[in-house]
Amino acid sequence: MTGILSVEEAIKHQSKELQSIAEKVINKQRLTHEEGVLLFEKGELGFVGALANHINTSLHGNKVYFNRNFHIEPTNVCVFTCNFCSYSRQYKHRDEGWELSIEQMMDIVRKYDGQPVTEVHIVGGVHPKMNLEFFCELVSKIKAHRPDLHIKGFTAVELDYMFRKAKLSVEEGMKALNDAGLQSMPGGGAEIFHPDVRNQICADKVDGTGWLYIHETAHKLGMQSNATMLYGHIESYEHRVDHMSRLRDLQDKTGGFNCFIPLKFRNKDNDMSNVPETSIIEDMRLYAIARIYMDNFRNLKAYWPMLGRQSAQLTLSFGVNDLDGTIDDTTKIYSMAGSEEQTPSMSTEDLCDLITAVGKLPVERDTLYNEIKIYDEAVA
Ligand code: V47
Ligand code: SF4
Repeated sequence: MTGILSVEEAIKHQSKELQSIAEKVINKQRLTHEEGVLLFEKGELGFVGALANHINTSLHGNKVYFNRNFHIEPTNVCVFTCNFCSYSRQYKHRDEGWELSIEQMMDIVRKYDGQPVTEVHIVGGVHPKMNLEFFCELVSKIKAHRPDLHIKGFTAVELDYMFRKAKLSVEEGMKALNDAGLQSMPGGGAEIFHPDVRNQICADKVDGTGWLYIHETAHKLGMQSNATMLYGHIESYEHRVDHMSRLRDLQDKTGGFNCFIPLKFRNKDNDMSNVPETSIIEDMRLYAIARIYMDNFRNLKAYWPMLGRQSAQLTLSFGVNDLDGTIDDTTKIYSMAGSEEQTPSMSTEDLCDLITAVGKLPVERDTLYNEIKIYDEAVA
């Protein structure tokens, strides 16, 4: 097992203000914005880790979830110019990137025929010629080919562009995709909502209010979605807490978020390469504080292709209960931005070993967190 302190031990030598936060956590009371910022400013790793672990264990025992999915990245050509992005290519340089046809994407889907994957995750750049009609056709072809596969696709950034181009309202556009077979949405494109940061790192794409509105609309149509936060660049602790508060408020309203996924900024080959990456200690503190602050999000996910598998494994002692997937992860977003995981792919056995090595119980889930299989013995 890990050497995580009990909450009682961790509280002992803390200041009065941190002790009062700990008492609130134990009594399941919500933290204020100021208390969230205080945790970032003053909460040592052992302290926030113990609180996060306490919450996580009371919600999930020692279970850690993963799913079996694969990614389709239709293109890396993008009309936007996010400074942190190492992955996109402008339309005028599209010969350096890729643009998949519907048939090429169906070939990827067919590659998994007969394999026990439960989800396809579709996310890419915002290509000016790949429109709503194109993606409705893709989604309906995937559904027709494999009705049991859950289709999770398109960030609010891609959707915002698609709907505006089609001259449809968010409601109309979401409904069209939902009718075609889209079942839920990933959490990308959230970055940092606060305009002071957003205008410096990704000024030209949908703003924070627009991102939240698209997710709210999807939730109202009965779809669920994820939420992310890109951290560890130029944002302050206040910006992080502001971001998490806006998500917490929307979750109070709709209950439609499945999980929260903090994404660590990686600095290779992008316009923010001068910004240093955060330390592992800061990463773990962030996961722990997210678990404490986001009291209405049941699931906190560490996306291992981005964090690297060892750091992802460490997060399991700091509030994280989900490692995403997968048997064959085909995403390029992080390998291009400098993640240790150049060709991210982990077998179910590897993933289970990683989870059991820290005394936790691997559980395969579907996209909506229904349990599929508990791996309480050697992996079959
Ligand atoms: O929005 C881009 C991030 C996101 C970098 O919902 C970067 O299950 C770090 O959201 N350093 C897209 N991050 C990916 C995403 C995602 C991934 C896995 C699972 C889910 C889910 C969602 O990737 C972007 C942006 O925040 N990103 N560049 C970078 N240099
Ligand atoms: Fe385009 Fe997404 Fe990269 Fe921004 S992060 S430039 S929207 S691919």
